[in-house]
Amino acid sequence: MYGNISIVDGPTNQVAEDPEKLAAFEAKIARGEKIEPHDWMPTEYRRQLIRMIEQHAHSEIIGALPEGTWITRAPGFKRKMALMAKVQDEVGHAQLLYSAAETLGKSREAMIDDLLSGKSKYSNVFNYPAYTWADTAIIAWLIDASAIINQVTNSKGSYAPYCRALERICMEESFHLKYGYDNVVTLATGTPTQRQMVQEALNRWWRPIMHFFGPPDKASVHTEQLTRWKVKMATNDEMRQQFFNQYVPKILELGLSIPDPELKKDPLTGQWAYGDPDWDEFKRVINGDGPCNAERLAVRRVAEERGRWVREALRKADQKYVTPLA
Ligand code: FAQ
Repeated sequence: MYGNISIVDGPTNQVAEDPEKLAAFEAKIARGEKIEPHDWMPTEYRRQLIRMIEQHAHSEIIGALPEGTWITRAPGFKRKMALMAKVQDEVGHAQLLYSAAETLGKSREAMIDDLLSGKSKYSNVFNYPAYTWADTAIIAWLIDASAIINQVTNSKGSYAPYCRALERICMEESFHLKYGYDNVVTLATGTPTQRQMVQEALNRWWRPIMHFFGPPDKASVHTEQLTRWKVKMATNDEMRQQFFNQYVPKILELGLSIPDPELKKDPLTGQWAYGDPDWDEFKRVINGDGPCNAERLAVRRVAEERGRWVREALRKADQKYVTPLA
């Protein structure tokens, strides 16, 4: 129970909805209208949105960590400033997203508790280490590119507060993408050692990036329901394919190779075909057994503990200065 809103935990819709209200809701979505927090919505729509937006918010704060560890080691003052600004933006995105999820009735404290207990997921990609500066370049270019594909698509979706947050986030992400591309180009057109460094980083991140878009459509649990309710505006495979079509040519143009022997372009359709990116690894990582899962959550637990006194002070200041309405 969050406030006076009951949220059903579990993978499937167990709630019998009023058929008239449900039909009116679905007709509204079919007409392309937006749903606002005060509008009637099915319990399962609310539950799914909380799950997805909350996971997205967690991904932004955990996602600040792999690049964040490079702030003190960035090559040069300008790159350090740019990286600091990017990492700060990612944390700001989490704030926007937690606020959007709160409109559905789950408190921020409950969301953070679910992240720290491991109940709530976050993006697979942030459970891998950034070994070198080139890893941060690949993250900022290709993971931000993947995030933009997902977020621009879903910003046309049905739940207004999430769409508004996504629109704003995408504007900032497009700067991140340019910053990342600039770093990759510098390395790819640099010394042989720099070229090797960026190629090795691409090799390390390629599979996690394939996983980023979610399991193949045939194995996706939520896509059917979420596309029907226009929460997801494209399927996982459609977004992954869009990434291939847009970014494979750009990567090859830089003289980098892609670690997939089955990668080839269909001359008739123009679509890139790719090999199986090891979905067992994906399952292990999203269920807690990736190279950095334990470390990422441990860092967040420390941050939560160290920030406790600030939250407590703010809460007390709030109580002291809020004048009663009488
Ligand atoms: N990682 O039925 P589906 C960023 C789970 S933001 C972990 O296909 P769905 C910015 C899924 O939750 C990155 N888990 O799921 C940045 C479900 O498990 P559950 C985050 C994943 O929801 C850049 C199960 O697998 N973006 O990068 C993943 O229909 C650089 C079955 O999957 C978002 O969160 C995954 N990749 O589709 C920051 C966008 N994929 O919950 C710093 C919003 C699937 O039943 C630096 N989310 N799972 O236990 C979405 O668009 C969707 O949730 C998908 C997955 C497309 C991720």
